[in-house]
Amino acid sequence: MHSVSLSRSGKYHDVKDFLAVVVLLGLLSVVLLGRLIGLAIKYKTDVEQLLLTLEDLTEQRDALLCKQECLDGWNKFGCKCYKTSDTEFCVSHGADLVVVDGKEEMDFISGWYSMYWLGATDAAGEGTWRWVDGTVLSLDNPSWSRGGPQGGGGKNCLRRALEQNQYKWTDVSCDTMTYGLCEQNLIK
Ligand SMILES: [Ca+2]
Repeated sequence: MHSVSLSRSGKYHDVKDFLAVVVLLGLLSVVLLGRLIGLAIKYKTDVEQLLLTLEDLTEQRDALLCKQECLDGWNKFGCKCYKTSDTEFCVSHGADLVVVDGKEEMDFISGWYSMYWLGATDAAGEGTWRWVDGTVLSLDNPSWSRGGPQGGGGKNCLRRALEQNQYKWTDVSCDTMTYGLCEQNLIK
């Protein structure tokens, strides 16, 4: 009988120790979780601060780059330089055919009185017009001459055209001999 009593007492102490360990581990987990949450909040704040600094530095860099003068023979508008020339010349000067992405730019380039190329094509997929920067040129754009591209696999380049004394855009063969309007972004 004595040994049975001892055995029961031992089990009782085992259960108490086990519960104590469980409670201790639970408390430890809460403390660690709190610490982890604290670190996560601090890390997030640090990263957000770094991103804000980076954004500020990028803005300052862009403002400086934008102040640069254009090369001789190029015309400046905003942070870009423009010149009519052949496409190879454009590319060799870090430029490309113009992407017309706003009314102000549209008004500015209206000053050039010629039938130059613009930087859009549907060569990759008939009827899907994209500017050289990959953005879509809508078929509903009011600048299209005669209400839109005339279509055809032989007309995959965009050129200016006169319509009722107004310069508009039309699709023509890319083999037509003409200059393009080059655009060089000073910020890139
Ligand atoms: Ca076409």
